[in-house]
Amino acid sequence: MAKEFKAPKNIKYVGFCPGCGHSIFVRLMQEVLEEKGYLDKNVCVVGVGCSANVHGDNVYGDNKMECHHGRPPVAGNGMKRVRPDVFVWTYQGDGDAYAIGMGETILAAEQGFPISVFVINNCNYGMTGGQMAPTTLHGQVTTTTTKGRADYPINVMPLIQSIDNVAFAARATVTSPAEIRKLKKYIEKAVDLQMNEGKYSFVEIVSPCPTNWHKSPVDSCKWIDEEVTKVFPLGVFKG
Ligand SMILES: Cc1ncc(C[n+]2csc(CCOP(=O)(O)OP(=O)(O)O)c2C)c(N)n1
Ligand code: SF4
Ligand SMILES: [Mg+2]
Repeated sequence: MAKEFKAPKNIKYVGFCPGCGHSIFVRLMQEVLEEKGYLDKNVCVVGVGCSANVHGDNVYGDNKMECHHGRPPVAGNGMKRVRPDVFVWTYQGDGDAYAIGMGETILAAEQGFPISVFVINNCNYGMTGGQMAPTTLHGQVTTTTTKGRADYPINVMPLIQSIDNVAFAARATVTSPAEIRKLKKYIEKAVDLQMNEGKYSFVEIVSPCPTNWHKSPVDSCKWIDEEVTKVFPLGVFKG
């Protein structure tokens, strides 16, 4: 029997550009929180970047905490210590988590903070106009690499995967219904590991930024499938 489509409750307009991967992640997280009964028992710890668009929108039961750039894992750890009954998760960009916040990203994994980290990797600094990020591909044109990036991106997954305190590490994308379903499973797993076992999880989402990539939403997904995933392979790396 065909599955009946239902929009998650309480989701209204969220201010992302058309075709942006952030919006798919936001919707999926809202679905998981609703389905698992954590809508009013979670704290979304937001980094600085396009993830901050969720402020003021009626998602996640409105339980959001803004942080200094790159600091959500440590701020989230503090929140979890005072409210261990609540699902605490970070919502960050690749610039937030792997540039200014790289220290906190690795610290949280190494210490096994009982939180769940979600990083939207769109290979640039989306919010500030498409500058080079640590994840920008070799040859990728950005506003600060106008002739194409001369050096090479970093892939944090092998390091995260190698850390004993990491219970689950995975990378997904949002370019097709099949990939979106996988991402939903990863989110569910991270929720369960934190709330049932007090464990740290890391999920990276390779995500289109059509506005700064100067591609249509369809071409952005094609570029991810054909090029970006060669550099940032998808799948479960731990757990
Ligand atoms: C301390 C500090 N330095 C720099 C900035 C400017 N800034 C705001 S968002 C951002 C990058 C966001 O990129 P990313 O984390 O990849 O998120 P995206 O918008 O791409 O999702 C930067 C550098 C800032 N807000 N605070
Ligand atoms: S600038 Fe990029 S990441 Fe930010 S909302 Fe627009 S498409 Fe999404
Ligand atoms: Mg980014």
